[in-house]
Amino acid sequence: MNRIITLDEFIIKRQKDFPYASGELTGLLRDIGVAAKIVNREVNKAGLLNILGVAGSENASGEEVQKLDLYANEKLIDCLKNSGECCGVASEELEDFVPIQSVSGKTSKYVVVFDPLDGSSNIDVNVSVGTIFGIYRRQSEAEGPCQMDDFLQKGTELVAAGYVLYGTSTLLVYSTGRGVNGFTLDPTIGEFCLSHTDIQIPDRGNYYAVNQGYYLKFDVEMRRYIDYCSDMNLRLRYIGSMVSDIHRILFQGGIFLYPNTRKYPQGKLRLVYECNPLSFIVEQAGGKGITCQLERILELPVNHLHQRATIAIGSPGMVDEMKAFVERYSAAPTFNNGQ
Ligand code: AHM
Ligand code: MG
Repeated sequence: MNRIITLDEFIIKRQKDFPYASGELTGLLRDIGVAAKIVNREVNKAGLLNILGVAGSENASGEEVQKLDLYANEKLIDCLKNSGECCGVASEELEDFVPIQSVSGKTSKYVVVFDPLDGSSNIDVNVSVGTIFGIYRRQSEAEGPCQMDDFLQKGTELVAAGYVLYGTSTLLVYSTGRGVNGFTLDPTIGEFCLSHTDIQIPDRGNYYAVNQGYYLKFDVEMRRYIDYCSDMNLRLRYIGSMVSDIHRILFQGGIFLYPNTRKYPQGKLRLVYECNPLSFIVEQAGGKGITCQLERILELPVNHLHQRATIAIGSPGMVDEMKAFVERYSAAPTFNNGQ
């Protein structure tokens, strides 16, 4: 039997790769792992506890909030507050960031951003949802409380990022900038165990993920690319939970698209909580993440916490192909009278 390597063991081992590491990041990742187990427990028994459904409020982006989102949000904040390894958090569910007071006078140098439960429209129907997180080194003085600028850093500044997928099994995938590894929760021992080492995204795949229902609202170059995917007999898979769609693509190859629409001229997905952490993971696995206007996601300036971005992300060969389509069709002259 292969020896089991738990998440904690793996993280501690990896800390030794960084000779000057203080253990803070190690501790932070472990705390996120603990929060993930707590959220996982509630996601699994949500039906029993009657905590499914809409909580009756709207989040900072004006969307309906599900009860389980609030629960996941609270648990993550609680775990990070107790850990003492982080000086502030920003969540997709909250308007503003939350500074965290130092525990026993210890000054911590990291801030954490997260989407506590991505794909929340799936909760009521037992379809996969996930938690997405990113960790930045604070820019403000270590002595005082964290500042807004600590959270408005480009994705290139991420120290670590990851996601937890609450699916048929529960998986935690993360990277500290040295490859991507995945851990599956073994419910019998309550531990995340190393299950996917050095994940590499295929150069191409058979899947494309896009909300085809918005087809007519996409720009012409994006419609041409989607037509091409269909002509090539690629399989359309769209779960409606970005983290789940990206997970499939990470392992099997493909492309995920969320272009601008009339309703969301800047795109719908959040740069800080969704696009940057997932682009970090995908790039670390050898993939690419760009906007539908062809800028690298990780290099986008971040102006506010709930900024949105368009996104095309996944297998490098397919993102390059999408880019070529956009370049070709946006350069094409337009004629009157339908010529
Ligand atoms: P959420 O974080 O509020 O759940 O919203 C983000 C989700 C993504 O996970 C998903 O890809 C997208 O919104 C689905 O949007 P749409 O229903 O417009 O296709
Ligand atoms: Mg989300």
